[in-house]
Amino acid sequence: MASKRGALIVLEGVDRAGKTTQCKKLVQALQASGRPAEMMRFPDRTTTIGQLISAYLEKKSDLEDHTVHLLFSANRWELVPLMKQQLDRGITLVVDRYAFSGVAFTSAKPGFCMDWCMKPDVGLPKPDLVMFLQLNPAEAALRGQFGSERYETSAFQKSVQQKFKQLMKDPSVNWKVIDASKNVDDVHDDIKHHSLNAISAAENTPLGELWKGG
Ligand code: ADP
Ligand code: FDM
Ligand code: MG
Repeated sequence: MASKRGALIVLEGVDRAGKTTQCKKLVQALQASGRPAEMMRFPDRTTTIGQLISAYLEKKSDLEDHTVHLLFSANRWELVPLMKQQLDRGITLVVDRYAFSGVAFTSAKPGFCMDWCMKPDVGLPKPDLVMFLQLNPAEAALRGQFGSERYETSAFQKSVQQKFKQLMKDPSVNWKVIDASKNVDDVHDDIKHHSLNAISAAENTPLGELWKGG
């Protein structure tokens, strides 16, 4: 009999909401309690495709908007065999951004509809849990200035936030909204609580396919 699979857990949210901080803390807490867990992040800038994306984000290169959207998606697909292998081995994956960022960021650009943006990611491993770290722009601003990467402006981020709101209406995805304005430890407690539930539930359910079948 196969052993129990790991859960696919995704953190999404606005810039400076605490995604990276919380992914690291969650992985540490899971490992410390004897649950195998690994962190992943998208874009994964270490692959050949990831390096193209990284140069684009750092404004060292320009790419046509459809092209870069498809590269972000390809960067997820190239990691799918590894993700499935780890989940099958019982490792829980904690992922910093996923296809939801892909859709929210590209569809915030003029001339892109959400439907087109979702298509390349249809059929990706479906997260067992997606936590959206909610933080208003005024509080995000207290955590520091925007960086110098592409997309790091308040007007664009506002538009991205609206797109995430739309995506969160989809009942086929297990969304939980997290109040990211609390201190790091309190946010972590909320995230851990939802994650432990998702890990238990995933043990008895096969991995799903994202945005497939309505
Ligand atoms: P993200 O990955 O969502 O952009 P980070 O985890 O990099 O966010 O955090 C952005 C900044 O805010 C960092 O300087 C981090 O130390 C700080 N930070 C993260 N979580 C909190 C929190 N709950 N309260 C205050 N500051 C935080
Ligand atoms: N981003 C991220 C996209 O535009 N599409 C995607 O599919 C993904 C995963 O890349 F501006 C954007 C979102 C953000 C940038 O920044 C990645 P971080 O700081 O590495 O999360
Ligand atoms: Mg981050």
